[in-house]
Amino acid sequence: MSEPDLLFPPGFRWGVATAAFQIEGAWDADGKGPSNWDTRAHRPGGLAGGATGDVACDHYHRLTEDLDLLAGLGVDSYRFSVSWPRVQPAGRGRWNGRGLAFYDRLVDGLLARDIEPMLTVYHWDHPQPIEDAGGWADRDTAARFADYAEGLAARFGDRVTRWITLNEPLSVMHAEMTGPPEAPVRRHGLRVAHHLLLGHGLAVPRLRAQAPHGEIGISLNLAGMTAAGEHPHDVAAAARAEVYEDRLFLDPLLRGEYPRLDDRPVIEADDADRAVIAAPLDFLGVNWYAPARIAASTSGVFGYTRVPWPGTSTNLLGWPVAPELFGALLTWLRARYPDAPPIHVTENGFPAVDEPDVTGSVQDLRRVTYLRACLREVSAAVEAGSDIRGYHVWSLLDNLEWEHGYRPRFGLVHVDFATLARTPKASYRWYRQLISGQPRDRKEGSACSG
Ligand code: GBH
Repeated sequence: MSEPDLLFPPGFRWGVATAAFQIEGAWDADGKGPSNWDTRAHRPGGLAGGATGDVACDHYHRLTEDLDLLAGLGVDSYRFSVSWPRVQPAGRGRWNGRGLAFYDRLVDGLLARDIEPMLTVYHWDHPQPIEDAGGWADRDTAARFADYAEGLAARFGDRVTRWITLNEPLSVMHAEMTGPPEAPVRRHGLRVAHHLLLGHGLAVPRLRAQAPHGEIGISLNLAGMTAAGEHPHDVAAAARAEVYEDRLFLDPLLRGEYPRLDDRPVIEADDADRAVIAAPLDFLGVNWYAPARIAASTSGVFGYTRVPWPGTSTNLLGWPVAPELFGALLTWLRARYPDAPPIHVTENGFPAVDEPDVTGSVQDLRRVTYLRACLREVSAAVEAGSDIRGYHVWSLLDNLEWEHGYRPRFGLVHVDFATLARTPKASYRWYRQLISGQPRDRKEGSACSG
């Protein structure tokens, strides 16, 4: 059945997203070096349930099957990431030809199926030698990252439609501040944030030079902050949360300066760095999962904490299920950054423990309900004037949910991690139908059915 409230303008891009560490497996195949996440997974007590990325979805060896799942969905765009240690194991210097060849097969396989490649340069896995040198706490990592990005653009720039420098620098900063449970907490959060942004800014002109026809952006995880009450402490806490999360990357990227508290920028940076970071972008990637309700707290590093939303359920990962607040975030974004580039929703998804029923089908109806409600918000925002050009579901496949291991499933396609069998879920069929019912002038630019 077509969904009249979910009709988008012709040319709107429909897609799904994944990330290398979460699906590829083949962790030491064909010359790949270990990543920071391999090292973390291989430590005792590393990831929940003893999970590793050694095999994951074995996407590396099942590429054709997964490309065909994409084609079967009818998506216009596929967002994937490149594993840095697969293509440049030491994080500098020598390139690994066999690793690069895998991404050639991926990109060419997408183009052969009429799907636009959206390439994330960095989705959290970096070569272990980079980690050993201090990771993002070390300013030199920004330069290493820009070299790496340029190398990818030299290789794939002729074929990749959209480039995303970084995925969710805020999540990288938070991981640095909380640390894996067995490691001492490192408090370099804001320094890490600045180096990530610097790496991004250094990469942008080099991507442009090598990939002149590609669009360049960055993906930020945004929430939208609501104060827990009217008490001034909570109102101030919500403002701090906005500064230390939603505005921490948006302001330097789009306005050339870090947000201020008590009349001081939360990160002191010189003019040269700020100019590098504010390099013009072709699009802004927005990852959205849940809004945040904020109260004052002395336990949080920045004086605030998330509190439960009364009367709102939570999902498997404890995040509030409030799709109706996606619209509030999009409205805030448009009001606060009127000169922002066009938006692509680069992730939106719902975690659950999906298992096949006795007939073998996976009825993930809560996911369908959630995604549909989120898309209604996107549609309303477009109607209201937001320039939103595309939408990607997280994720194509159930995969390795980082420290949470394999239990939370986000896929439109179920993966049995014992057999690696793929089974499209109800949400896959729903999304396919939604896409196929959209006005079609987006492929070949002809045959507009009006
Ligand atoms: C993304 O991160 C990642 O890009 C992706 O790799 C990952 O698999 C996917 O999303 C699913 O997790 O408890 O209310 O405070 C998600 C980033 C940031 C989303 C924190 C939820 C907090 C919810 N997350 N956010 S709450």
